[in-house]
Amino acid sequence: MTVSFCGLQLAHRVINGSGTFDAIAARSVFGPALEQEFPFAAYVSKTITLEPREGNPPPRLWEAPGGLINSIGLPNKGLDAYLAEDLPRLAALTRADGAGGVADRPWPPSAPVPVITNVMGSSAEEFSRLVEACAARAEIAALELNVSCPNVATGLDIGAAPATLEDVVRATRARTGKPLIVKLTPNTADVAACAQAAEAGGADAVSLINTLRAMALAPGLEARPWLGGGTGGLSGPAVRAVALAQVAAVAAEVEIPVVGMGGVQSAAHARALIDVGATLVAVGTENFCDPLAGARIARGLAQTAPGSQSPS
Ligand code: FUM
Repeated sequence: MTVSFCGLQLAHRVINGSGTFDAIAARSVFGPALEQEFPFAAYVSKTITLEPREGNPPPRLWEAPGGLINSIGLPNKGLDAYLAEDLPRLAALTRADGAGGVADRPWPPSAPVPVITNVMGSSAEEFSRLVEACAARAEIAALELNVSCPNVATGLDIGAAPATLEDVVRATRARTGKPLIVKLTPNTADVAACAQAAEAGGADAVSLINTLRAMALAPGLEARPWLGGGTGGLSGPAVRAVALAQVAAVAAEVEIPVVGMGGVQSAAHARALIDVGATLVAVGTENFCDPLAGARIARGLAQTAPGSQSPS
């Protein structure tokens, strides 16, 4: 049974969270086996910006109880190099053609899977330039707007301000007919208002939650932040209950589909997000523990009935 999402026919409901699964590196580690059972029904790229970025100074990671704090800072080679170098490799890897999925393929899934390119700008103008360039590429099936990165100076300026968010989404909407997914921040008092703003601006879907802003102190007596960026974003099991509440709140207030994520480690966790209204579920931090988590969770999900989630 396939899943319809923003006009794409996907083999199942499980995708990856942006920046948590490097498909090009995974292909070189796992070889062709990766393509025989690609773990995700669509592949979400890491965040791409207009210009190359080095990312935040190290240290960039801190293991917290039940989770991970990252202060990565969106390192990437920039739009032009992504389109010239990485996108062709991703498209070949997953054989995505932008036509939208694998409707005629039997489960379990195999390539091709659609590529969703995640982009981040610091203004409507920057987002629009990114979206327009991606709109011209047939290998890209959909776009995800990262308006929720807590690790860069302007990361939350757009995503946590509903009126600004609506304007930015409206501006990018005008530049593409491809599906637009808006990735929302949990670092706001009213996530449903942000989701409604994205919908009003013309988003085809919203995804949530991105990481929760968090901090760790360096071991020792000095009260000095451990992370080079000062603060970071918390993900993993520690945020699962927050994600469930926010996905439920958003799904109740918007008509567009919701991609739920946050601490998903098992099919039961994925089922819980679907039960509160998510159409798709993204696996993030768990990919670092188990690179085949997406396939495991998709397989388990196919065997679980609605309402059969375990306590978080
Ligand atoms: O690279 C990063 O710091 C990613 C952050 C995010 O969007 O959550």
